Amino acid sequence: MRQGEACGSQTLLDKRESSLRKNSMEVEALHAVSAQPRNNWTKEEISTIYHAPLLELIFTAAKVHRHWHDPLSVQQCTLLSIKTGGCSEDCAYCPQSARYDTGLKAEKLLDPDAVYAAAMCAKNAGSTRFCMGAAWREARENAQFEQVLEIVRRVKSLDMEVCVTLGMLGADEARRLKEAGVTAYNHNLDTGEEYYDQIITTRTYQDRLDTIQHVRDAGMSVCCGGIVGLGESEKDRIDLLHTLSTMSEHPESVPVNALVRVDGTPLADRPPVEIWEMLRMIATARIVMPRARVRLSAGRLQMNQTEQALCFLAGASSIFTGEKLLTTGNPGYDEDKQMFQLLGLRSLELEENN
Ligand code: SAM
Ligand code: DTB
Ligand code: SF4
Repeated sequence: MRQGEACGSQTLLDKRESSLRKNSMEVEALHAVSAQPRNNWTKEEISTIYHAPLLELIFTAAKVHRHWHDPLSVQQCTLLSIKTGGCSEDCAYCPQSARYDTGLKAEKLLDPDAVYAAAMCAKNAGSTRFCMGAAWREARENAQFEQVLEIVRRVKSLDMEVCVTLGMLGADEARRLKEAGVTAYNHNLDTGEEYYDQIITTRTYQDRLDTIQHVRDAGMSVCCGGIVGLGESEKDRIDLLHTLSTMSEHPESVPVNALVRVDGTPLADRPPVEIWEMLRMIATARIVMPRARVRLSAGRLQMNQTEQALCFLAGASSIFTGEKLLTTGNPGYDEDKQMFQLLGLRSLELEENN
């Protein structure tokens, strides 16, 4: 009998070591800590990471997170819907589609002064990024687009990061947005390619990828992520993460939204998203796209602070702050300020980002 086995400690150590060795996800993720970001992930590798024992997954994501980022710094971004409702598209989750009776009143494009005032409030409350959404299928070069460019210039003058999400974009529109001062363009893939047509039929996955390419070519940063809770399988989530993490350059920003179920939309009766699903998605995104800012986006009203703390541990480094997302609710500034104090988090200052 070897020394140590007598009291069982050697056996325990052996067992632990071999279980760690068996856990190929740990090996993959350690690679992510020491090497440059990879864009040759296979679906099998991402699946192994996604399905790892949850606490191992979170622990590894936390290690990756602190290797690449300051884990206490979380960016506050504020959203504003600058053109609400009446949208021609059929995105099954969206309260702004004209096809569903959600009780939302369509409104016209906001004027630059009103948007500037809202952005200033957000800045005073600690936001460093102001994200403006329009319920459009696409941005076209017309008078409304000129108004959006003016809005962008005004918000930019506040020294905030300016993000817009206006639907599909051609190369010319992308260039003009960049010239006006847009930092980042948000255009989500929403889900995996195979499941996509269960959710949206009025534009294709390829349309979305084309827009993302135009954004990249124009020199804007890419904000692209998805939604958990649409009825997709774990395979569909892995497909989405695979598409994002094998882009020639990873998106700089990856929003992970939990479906906000809105009465009148086809997905109103979906079961609520479990925190464990959000954690797996955030942690896997963090590991496979280590440099990206992973954003804990829609759905925080349904989460308590302990659950959100786990999301930050798993690698989320941004939230939307302010009482509204685009059309639905969100925790208020004061509540988030109190959460940051409780967890010892700091609001990102823009200098840290440069
Ligand atoms: N119309 C533009 C577009 O679709 O690209 C911009 C606005 S759209 C509301 C921006 C993103 O918000 C969508 O791609 C989707 O990922 C997210 N979103 C919309 N409704 C949501 C909901 N009910 N729950 C979670 N995320 C939602
Ligand atoms: C993103 O991925 N989530 C935000 C932002 N990008 C534009 C939008 C969430 C919208 C949630 C539903 C609503 O408030 O209308
Ligand atoms: Fe329109 Fe965008 Fe909503 Fe789709 S997600 S219905 S494109 S506003």
